[in-house]
Amino acid sequence: MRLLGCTLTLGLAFLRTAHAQLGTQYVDPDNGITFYGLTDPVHNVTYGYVFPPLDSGATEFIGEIVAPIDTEWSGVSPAGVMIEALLLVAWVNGDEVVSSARWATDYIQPLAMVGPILTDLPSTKVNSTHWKWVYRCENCTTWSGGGLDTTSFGAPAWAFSSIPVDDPSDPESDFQEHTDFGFYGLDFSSAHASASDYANWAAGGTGSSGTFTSTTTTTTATSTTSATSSATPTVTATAYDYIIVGAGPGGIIAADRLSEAGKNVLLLERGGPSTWETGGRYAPDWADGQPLTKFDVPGLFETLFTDSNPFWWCKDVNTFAGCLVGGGTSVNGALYWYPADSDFSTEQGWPSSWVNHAPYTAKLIDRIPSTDHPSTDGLRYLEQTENVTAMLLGYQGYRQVTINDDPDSKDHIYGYSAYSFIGGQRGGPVATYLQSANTRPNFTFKQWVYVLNVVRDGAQITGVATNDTSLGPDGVVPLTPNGRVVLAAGSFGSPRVLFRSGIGPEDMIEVVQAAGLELPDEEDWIDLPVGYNVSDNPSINLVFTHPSVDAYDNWATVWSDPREADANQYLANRSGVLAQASPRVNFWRALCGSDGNTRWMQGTVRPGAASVDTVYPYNASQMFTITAYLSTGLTSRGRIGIDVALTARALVNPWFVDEIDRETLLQGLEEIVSTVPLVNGLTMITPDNTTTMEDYVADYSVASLGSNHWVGSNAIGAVVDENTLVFGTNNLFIVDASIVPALPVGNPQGVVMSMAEQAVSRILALAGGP
Ligand code: 6FA
Ligand code: ABL
Repeated sequence: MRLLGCTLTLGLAFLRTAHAQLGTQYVDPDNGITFYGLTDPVHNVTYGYVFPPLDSGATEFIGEIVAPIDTEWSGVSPAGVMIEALLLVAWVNGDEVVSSARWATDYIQPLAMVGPILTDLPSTKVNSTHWKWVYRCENCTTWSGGGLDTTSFGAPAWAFSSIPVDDPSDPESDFQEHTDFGFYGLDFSSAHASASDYANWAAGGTGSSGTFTSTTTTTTATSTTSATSSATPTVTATAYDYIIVGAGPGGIIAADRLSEAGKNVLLLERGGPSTWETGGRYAPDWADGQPLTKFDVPGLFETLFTDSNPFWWCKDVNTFAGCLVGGGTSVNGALYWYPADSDFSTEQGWPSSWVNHAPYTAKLIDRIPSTDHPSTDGLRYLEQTENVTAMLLGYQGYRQVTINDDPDSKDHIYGYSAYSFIGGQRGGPVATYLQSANTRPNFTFKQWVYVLNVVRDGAQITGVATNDTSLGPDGVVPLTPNGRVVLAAGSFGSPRVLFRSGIGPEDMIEVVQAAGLELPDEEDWIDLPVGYNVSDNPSINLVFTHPSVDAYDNWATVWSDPREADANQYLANRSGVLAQASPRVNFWRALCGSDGNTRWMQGTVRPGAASVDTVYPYNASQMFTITAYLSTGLTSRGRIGIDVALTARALVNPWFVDEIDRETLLQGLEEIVSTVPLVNGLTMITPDNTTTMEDYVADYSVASLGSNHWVGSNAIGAVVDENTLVFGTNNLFIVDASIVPALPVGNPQGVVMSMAEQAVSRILALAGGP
């Protein structure tokens, strides 16, 4: 059992509550109980409470946890603390919910708690998609040394785990530390029912007499909630010209350009703050006192993959995807390539009207110029891998170039890695486009709002349905009469919103239907190949050592114990090693496949390694990695979709579906290593000389083959037209990586952002809009 080490992160989570969700009143349709709580947008677990009248003096409450079926266990702390406070946990055993009250004296395994009396209420159940625990908790608001104040505002906590408990049949089973947890604001003083309703529900009854003893306060300036005898609060909603779903690069650029054109724009992001400028505060101790977070400091990039509480990854997408302000651009390696002409060619699947990307790429470069020397002193640091790579590739006829000076030259070239960092910090769309949008009164940005589906009347979209009931009745935000919705929820997120809106292949809409979620009538379903035609670069890591290389402690100490001089230099003026993410060199090569098609290969070189597999001893302080990606020209395609828990995932993996892709990348790998013997001191340690390259590639773990570069799930020409309008709709657009029809030659964010500039100018030019 691991220690439940959340001392550090607890402080962080409390800071996040400043921007976090507020619990609201809702009625569970299953039992008619009016609860006060929220649905956590990441895991889709609902947590609710309702208390007896304030003046009753009772020490009990009714609560519920409603969780997607793949939630292994979930729990709550109504008081919002883990130590010496009531904790409740539940999970499923067969078709039953198992639960218990727990008590912890430290951040360790909580044990059974004496005192509370738990009674399951009749609506407790397990079905194919969810489990639901509805309980009465008596003797539950006071405990040794403390209690729950139900007269004021509080910050209850939830905990979630994707790891099963040790013995599901035993209510007192041990379990491992939660894989995620969070807090939200709840006005406990409002969360009280009338004596008669409470007594009815506590006895297992349903429905409501319609009288409430308490008033519900407003949660935002734009909503008003009635405090009368009605169980349904009245919320007035504001309508917008454009509602944009998702604040990744596509959504942010669309929001900036549409608001610049004077449109009334609402940008909705399911996640929370990232960089300091957006309200993020998750930072290493060594950066205390400076406006920096993990997302700001380029040198912390590798720690995104090793952190014990990576709250930034979307938990309902089964590959890396950023669910926070900036989306992927707040957590990516920031490698940034100006698009090559081939990236927007008709051969790649673009309509001919899109081929001239230059004006849009120029607009992008004007806002986000690339740099291949992000340290503010203009110097390059930790460049040993560049020297070694130059020797290795020099023998193969490569030449050195400044890569973004000539985006169309991508054969036998290498150069210093170029980035979207600005001033030695994460730049990208969050530091640029989002900031200019923020200055406009006609732009509204809301974090922590999860868009479930678009609301439509046949082909006409009338608004979006969200989890935030303060934005409109039932959480629906309406459009103005000619208004439009722009989906920018990413390659997995946008397809899921479409499926939930009755748009896509029938089998995916049926998954939504089976989950019991609301959908348009079947005759209004729109059949489109959403999720098909998806691609992602297959990539293979080679690991080497060279005596000149400084592996930089494999980036393992940069968060907690960085090299002091480097941290000080970075803090002084954003210069030095930490002003750059891990990559140091990139290279490209055109390869010829056995089918006669050209396929490009990209290489990314960085100090350190994610994993090593060798039978020989090696010097870890000298190791570095070359990742070889197969890019433009690859022919494999996969399919993405959703499973019964509505998790977005690959249904057919997109890598090496066509055997010629595998052969061609293997050819490229063989070539890369062909000159290793010529470079003095260079040793390949993975694969080592006990494994052939062919076997290495053949046995490479499928889970490691991907590159986080998913494109094509809503490909232009198949799902959207050349104005990025979803076929079969009047006013639904998509502006994110999902419409890019094929993989660009380099890491994709440059192409995604140039595409967004072009898409939004087409949307603005298209008649019929607001
Ligand atoms: N691309 C590069 O060019 N260079 C890199 O170095 C690079 N590195 C990485 C990387 O290291 C990682 C770990 C990942 C995941 C990606 C990398 N990429 C890199 C790829 C690049 O970041 C992506 O191609 C790019 O961000 C895609 O942009 P999109 O606009 O298509 O989509 P995002 O996923 O970025 O943003 C979607 C946003 O929508 C998120 O903020 C998400 O929280 C939000 N969202 C999703 N569903 C929503 C919903 N239902 N309601 C509200 N918001 C939602
Ligand atoms: C990208 O474009 C890829 O999507 C990332 O996977 C890659 O980062 C960055 N750029 C930088 O090249 C790698 C990390 O360097 C590895 O440590 C990590 O294991 C890997 O991402 C996970 O996919």
